[in-house]
Amino acid sequence: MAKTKTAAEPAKSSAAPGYSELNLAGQFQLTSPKLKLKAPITLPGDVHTALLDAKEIPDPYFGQNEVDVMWVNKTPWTVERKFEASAADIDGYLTLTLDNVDTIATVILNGEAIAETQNQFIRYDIDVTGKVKAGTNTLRIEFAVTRDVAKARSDAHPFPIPFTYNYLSNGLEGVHMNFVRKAACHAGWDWGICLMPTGVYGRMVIRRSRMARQESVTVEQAHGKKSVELSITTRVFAFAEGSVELMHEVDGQKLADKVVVRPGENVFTHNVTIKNPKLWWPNGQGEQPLYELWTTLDGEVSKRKLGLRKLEWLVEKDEIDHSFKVRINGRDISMFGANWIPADAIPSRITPDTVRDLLESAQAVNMNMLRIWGGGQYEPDYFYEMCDELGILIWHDFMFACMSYPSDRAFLADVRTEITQQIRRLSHHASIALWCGDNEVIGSLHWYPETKAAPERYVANYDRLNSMLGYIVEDEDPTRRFWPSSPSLGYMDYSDGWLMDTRGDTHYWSVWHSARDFSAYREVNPRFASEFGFQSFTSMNVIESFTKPEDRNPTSPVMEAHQRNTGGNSRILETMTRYFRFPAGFENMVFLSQIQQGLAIKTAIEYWRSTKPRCMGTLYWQINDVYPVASWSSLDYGGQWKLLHYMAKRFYNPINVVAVPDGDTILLKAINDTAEKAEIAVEVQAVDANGKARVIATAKVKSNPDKAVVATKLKLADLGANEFLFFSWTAEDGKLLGENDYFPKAYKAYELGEAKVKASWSGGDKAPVLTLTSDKPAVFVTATVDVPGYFSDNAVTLLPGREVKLNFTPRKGAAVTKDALANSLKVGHLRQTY
Ligand code: BMA
Repeated sequence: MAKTKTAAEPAKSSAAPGYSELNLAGQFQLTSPKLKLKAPITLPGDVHTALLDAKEIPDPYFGQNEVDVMWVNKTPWTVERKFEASAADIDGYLTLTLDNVDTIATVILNGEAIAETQNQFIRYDIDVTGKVKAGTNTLRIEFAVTRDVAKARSDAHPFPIPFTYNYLSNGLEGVHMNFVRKAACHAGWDWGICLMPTGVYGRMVIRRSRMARQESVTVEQAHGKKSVELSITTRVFAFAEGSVELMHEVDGQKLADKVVVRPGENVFTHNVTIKNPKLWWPNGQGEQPLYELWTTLDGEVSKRKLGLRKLEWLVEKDEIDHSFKVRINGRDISMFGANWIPADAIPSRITPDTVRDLLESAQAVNMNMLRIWGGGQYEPDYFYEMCDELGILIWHDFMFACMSYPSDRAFLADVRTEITQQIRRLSHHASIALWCGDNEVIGSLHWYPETKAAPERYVANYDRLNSMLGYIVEDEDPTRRFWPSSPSLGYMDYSDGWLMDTRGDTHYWSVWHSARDFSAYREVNPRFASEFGFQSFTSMNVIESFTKPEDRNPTSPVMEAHQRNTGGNSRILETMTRYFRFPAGFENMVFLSQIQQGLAIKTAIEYWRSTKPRCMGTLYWQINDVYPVASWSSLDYGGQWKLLHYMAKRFYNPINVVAVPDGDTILLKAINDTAEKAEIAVEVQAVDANGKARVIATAKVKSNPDKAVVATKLKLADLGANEFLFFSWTAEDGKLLGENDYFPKAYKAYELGEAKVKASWSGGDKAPVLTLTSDKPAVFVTATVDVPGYFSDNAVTLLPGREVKLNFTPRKGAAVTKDALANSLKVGHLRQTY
């Protein structure tokens, strides 16, 4: 049926040929039936942004303003605009497409209610043929108060389904978010503000079609030795019977086809073979070549970019129990990454620039995977396009988290539409590696009094939803694995295997949530650690953005309001007393909290990588923040790198050497996560924290990507009381591959010298270089500047006579001058904190 020829003229229908769109985005009027308030609102956008712009509310992120603006989400809102349409605009079949309506709303066109929306994650395609007139039209959207609708549904439900405890911190009342399809974290979380935003995100267009419109284009890849077979499935919604021109173009090949459509959904599949394909690899393993696939249906054009890669997620019996790993193009690859939450609590601030900045910061620290967490949202198309481009694989949860959900038919039907649409929208992306049913919902079956009192009921309830999700993946995207939940031990295993580490994925929270010692990370040996984290305060310049000077105290009401994990600030401070001399002053305390956070996650990831190939993935909680807050993030709200993010670049170093204590011995293990074998030379020094260094070991190691190896062993007793290990490793050509250190005792036990660290700039504005030297050993030496950007390294250990050069890379296209850098440069280190 497929034939290669230039696009022929499509069969005539009464409607004007081709396809066109009338974009309805722009300025609307915001009103409320409950208030005398009128304000302009830009859509796509959200109500909080409009009220902020109209100075009707204070900045919700400042101080304790969250409480003062809570009325906004307890108010019904209406948005309305007039728009002009020409005769040509309406000459055909018309579809009003709204990508994301948040959330419960009535859509009214020229006074007629044309749709009821109730799912933020569903694209609504509303047939408005004959309802748009040439001339002036009025589009009006009336939003209900989502929390009230949720409550009513919960009250009406035949049995109680509790909502997550994460809603009850900071004196909030909580929202029955499990009864509405809206980002669960919109009602707050243990790192998130409760705004419950209202708005419309994504496209708002009237699509004019001659006879049919594109619904989706999905692509399955079948990899042969020297070719890839693409199976392109196009779903077309037709308003009438007839034939339309459907054409795909990829890799210089055109498949033009005249297809016959019948009213409703039509499905067409075309196959094309790409010979000698340029394969797509995750970050750090190769390039990310992308092939453009253009699809034209009667003049309606859509484009997708395809990365050709053979993706397998292996869950196989092995000598330990069952593996849990990713294989790309036949290569087993360790996943280095973190968990992603929505880029901002105010939806209008989630933009391509904001998202690219965060994703580039992930790529810059050797990450090759992010997990889109189940309490957030399915992200906009550009997010996945950027991940394809940057080589960032995606573990994609479906949007369910930490609580049970209804499983009545109406709910399941709505969710079926949601999941089906999302898979059809996203499955062509090379970056998407796995579909996961939810975040911690299996775990939550063991948390609530209600669920513990009637486990059979809640397990059955869970299974109805979860198994439906699995079937939809099987039907819609059979080449990708469906994983029931995170964490999970495997299919239909609803047991509470929280600390099981022989199969499946693991969430390890005992160090933060149960205040265990950092060494506890070495007591578990996960196959794939998909969550674990440690908090810190956000950086000083971010704290200054939401506090007055008098608020800058860890137990001030404002600092406690910007801590959403009950007892979190105390946990940070208490932990300091276990490892460090207590810091002098607020700024040093903030700095030390980030050193501590980095050390915790370093301890976990270095050890789990050293167990390779047992552990084949580590995704720490969390990479970003939704607003300025104390949290587990490695990037401040706004994207600035915290110390953890700098340390991530090191512990995710493809060729790494780490110290693993083993009784009275310290093992130095080499881990190679490149594609090639490597021969490295390791040099180990014992360094007196206040004085001299001495080389105590050297080793040559053949390091293969398949498993970690012991490079050398050291006796603890060989180290002096005030000595720590500093080790570095080079490639065969002598190139420095990395350096690391290890303190066998808590830092507070060492007499650190009062090092004088010197800093000098060189290189032009285009490539500024900061050189650091020190007269004594100095640890966690950190340079900060007030220019958006990052250094090639930071939180480094300086030894006398061993200078360190840091390149500075601007972020967000910031203009950099050496003077601006020099004027705002601050250099701190551990000894300075007390
Ligand atoms: C896990 C995550 C999140 C939470 C984090 C920190 O539960 O799934 O729900 O924010 O721990 O508590």
